Amino acid sequence: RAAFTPMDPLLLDHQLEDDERMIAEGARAFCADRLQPRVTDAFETEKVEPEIFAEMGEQGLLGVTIPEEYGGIGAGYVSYGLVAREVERVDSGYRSMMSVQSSLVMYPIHAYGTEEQRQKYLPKLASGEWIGCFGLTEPDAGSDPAGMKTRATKVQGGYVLNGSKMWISNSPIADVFVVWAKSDEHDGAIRGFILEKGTKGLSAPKIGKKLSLRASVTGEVVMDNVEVGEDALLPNVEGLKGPFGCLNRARYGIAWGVMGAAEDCWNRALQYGLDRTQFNKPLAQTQLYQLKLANMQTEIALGLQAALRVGRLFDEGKAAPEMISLIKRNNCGKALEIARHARDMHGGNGISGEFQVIRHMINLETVNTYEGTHDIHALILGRSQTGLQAFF
Ligand code: TGC
Ligand code: FAD
Repeated sequence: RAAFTPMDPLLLDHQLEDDERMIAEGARAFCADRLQPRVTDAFETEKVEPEIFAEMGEQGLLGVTIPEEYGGIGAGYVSYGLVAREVERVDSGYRSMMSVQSSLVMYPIHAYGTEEQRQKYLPKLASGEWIGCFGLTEPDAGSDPAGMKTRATKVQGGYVLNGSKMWISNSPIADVFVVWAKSDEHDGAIRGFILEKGTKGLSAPKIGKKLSLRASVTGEVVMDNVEVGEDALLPNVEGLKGPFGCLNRARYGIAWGVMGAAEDCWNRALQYGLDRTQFNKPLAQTQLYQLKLANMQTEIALGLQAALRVGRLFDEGKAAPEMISLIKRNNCGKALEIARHARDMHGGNGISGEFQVIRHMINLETVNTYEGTHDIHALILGRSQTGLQAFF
């Protein structure tokens, strides 16, 4: 009989390369030592902690896939996913801070920017000295970013941007803003621009009263006649494939990340069931409790295998966007379900922040919505099978 490892049922660990395992172990220790002790308070009090970026940068968690010459560690997409899993094991908000910086700010500057833009921005974003945000969503354009109203108008020596972005992670504390706008110079095509904090007409008010993802700050980006030079344009991409190229990476990371949150819920529910006695036996000795644990174990093992598979394909240049939709959608849905069960399995204690699981549950509501909602990814997959467009 071959050995069975219940907490790593399909031996994910054996499928990793040594350098990937080392990066994951380093990230795990960092998250346990530096992030876990502060998360309960940060979530309760909605505390913004910009210094976390510098701490993550020091650990090499920002821009994992960006080459070393620009401050990254030049690792592959499996390593990036493993980092997301470790950070989100603590909190989806912290993973959000990391993945926006890495996939939505550093990636487009590296992939679509000039050499000058790379040299200027990437090392400081990798170290966490500068914080980045990514503005695609608008008050009237969420699932349908093609409906954006933000405009870039060509003027002598540069552009003037007008419009507003909504629900933008990190924006109130950002130094660097990657924003997407329809450009009159390019026949209304969507183009990316890099804006800097302090530019006249640019502001980023915080969105208050958020009951989810409270450890990560979210805001608007308001552009009121923001004048920038020609060097603010990301020259090497045009159209929606620009922002979608970034989203592919962030969505892929989320598929790993939410499995980390789900694992934390699973581990906590297991321990709680072993520790708590009702009707003269541990909760973990009841059939219903074990059924829920078995479901968690199964969905997490399958979700991680799927994420690993897409990660390997990413590194081979074969990860199609639909594969990413499949794992982002399914892993988010399963993680949310697992967190809800873990909350229930903790009984009354499950609603206390001290037991952590309700925080994951509330956070995962956001993660199920951002980067393409659960249903939008179903429509992407539906279109791939039928060839029929069901969005409009
Ligand atoms: P559609 O006609 O499908 O495509 C337009 C152009 O884009 C190309 N494309 C892609 N390219 C690369 N990767 C992808 N995944 C791509 N998907 C589409 C496509 O080939 C086409 O190119 P071209 O050259 O032919 O013009 O576009 P559509 O307008 O019909 O869009 C359909 C839909 C609904 C799938 C899409 O708009 C969508 O995915 N909506 C969801 C929006 C979304 O995900 N927003 C995320 C905002 S950022 C965020 O949430 C960050 S949270 C981060 C955090 O805190 O962690
Ligand atoms: P809508 O598009 O209005 O959707 C509302 C509902 O309608 C959903 O259930 C959706 O599935 C459904 N729906 C929409 N269209 C269809 C259709 N055709 N058929 C069937 N159902 C449909 N955006 C950024 O650009 N950058 C960020 O950093 C960022 N960070 C975020 C952080 C947080 C905390 C949150 C909550 C959001 C963030 N977002 C960010 C925005 C996020 O990507 C959007 O909220 C998301 O894409 C959904 O858009 P919406 O909120 O406008 O919802």
